Amino acid sequence: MTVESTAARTPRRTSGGKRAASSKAGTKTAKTAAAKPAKAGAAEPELVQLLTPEGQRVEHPDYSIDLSADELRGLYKDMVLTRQFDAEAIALQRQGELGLWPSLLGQEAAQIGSGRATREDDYVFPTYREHGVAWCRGVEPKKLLGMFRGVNNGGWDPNTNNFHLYTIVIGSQALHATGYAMGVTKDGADSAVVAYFGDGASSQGDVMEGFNFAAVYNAPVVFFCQNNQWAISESNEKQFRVPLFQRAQGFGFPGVRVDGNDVLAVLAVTRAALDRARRGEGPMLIEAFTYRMGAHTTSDDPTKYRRDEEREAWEAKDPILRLRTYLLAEGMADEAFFADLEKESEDFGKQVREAVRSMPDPDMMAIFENVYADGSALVDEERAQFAAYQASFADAGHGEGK
Ligand SMILES: Cc1ncc(C[n+]2csc(CCOP(=O)(O)OP(=O)(O)O)c2C)c(N)n1
Ligand SMILES: [Mg+2]
Repeated sequence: MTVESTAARTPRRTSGGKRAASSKAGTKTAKTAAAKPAKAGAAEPELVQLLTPEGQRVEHPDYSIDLSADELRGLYKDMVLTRQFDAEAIALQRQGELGLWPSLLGQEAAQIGSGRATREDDYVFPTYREHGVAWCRGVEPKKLLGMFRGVNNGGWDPNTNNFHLYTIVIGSQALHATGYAMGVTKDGADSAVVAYFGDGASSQGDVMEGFNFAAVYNAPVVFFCQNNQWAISESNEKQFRVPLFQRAQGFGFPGVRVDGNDVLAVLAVTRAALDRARRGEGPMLIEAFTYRMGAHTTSDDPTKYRRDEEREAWEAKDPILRLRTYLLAEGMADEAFFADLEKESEDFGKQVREAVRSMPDPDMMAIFENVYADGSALVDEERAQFAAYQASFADAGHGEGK
């Protein structure tokens, strides 16, 4: 596969070239994309990039961004703390404290860039890997961990941070997001919706149905695909023949590929897509070209299906390193800033570990409480069966207090 990406070679332009203005990011981008369908084995299309893997700031004709030093340091900090959180979660799973963990390692820029582009009143529909987006939305990290520890029946109240529950059923959230976005239009609101999904999910019917409904109803939804090159052990090559972002053209809305390891480019492109949706110009597909540096989940061993060289090639495009290089080169951050952040990161890691270890076990009967608003005979029966099953341990002398 052509992982020797495009990121290092072609910093300047997306497929839309000069013709797709960021404020009207759209139709023209898609038209150009459709005019040159990629053949299997052909060179990868160009992507939007504003910060090269070497940490050099470059301009793009269609997407621009102007951030203060403070904002840039903020993005850096978000990515560092998110990576720390992820590393702690993997370690906690290895220690038996979590049942499972899907790592976001390598995808920090895709998630922080897009998450920071959202407005408070926007609504986000994640997969199960969007820990960085959850961070940007203000979801308490321990709630994510509680879900993977199996102690909070799914996590959090989606309406507190406009961040829907993690969705394990691949691609289904594309439909939820589209339906929600159609509702936003009916309400006459000017907020937008983001549906996150992966390269693998792009093969699900739900995602394509979501695309079509969104197009026909001109719904204010941004489809944000993190193409991390793998769907568990299936590479891009085994999944599709046409670059993902080009698929949007078939549904009648624009698509763009962005360097998913470039937080500035992701922020700029997602902002443009959200603005466009808010203006009533309909959906857009963003393909964030990135890489899953770790295993699919802690249950997976990627050495069984991919080569070390591939991972090493992507290490050179690390999203955090390139921003660090840029901040240092521009004098926007000094060693004291990085040392302070390291300390903050360590403290945060400690808090995460303590929070997980001190989580109380849930009441075993609570699982039956939130199934139906008005109850159900079947659930009542199951509750009774389970209560009897638990009581049987006490009868056998293995119950609590024995
Ligand atoms: C409907 C459905 N089919 C299959 C699965 C099993 N499954 C879990 S993750 C996954 C791969 C998803 O890959 P991708 O969409 O690229 O997301 P990534 O894990 O790479 O972030 C599959 C097939 C599932 N959870 N749901
Ligand atoms: Mg994937």
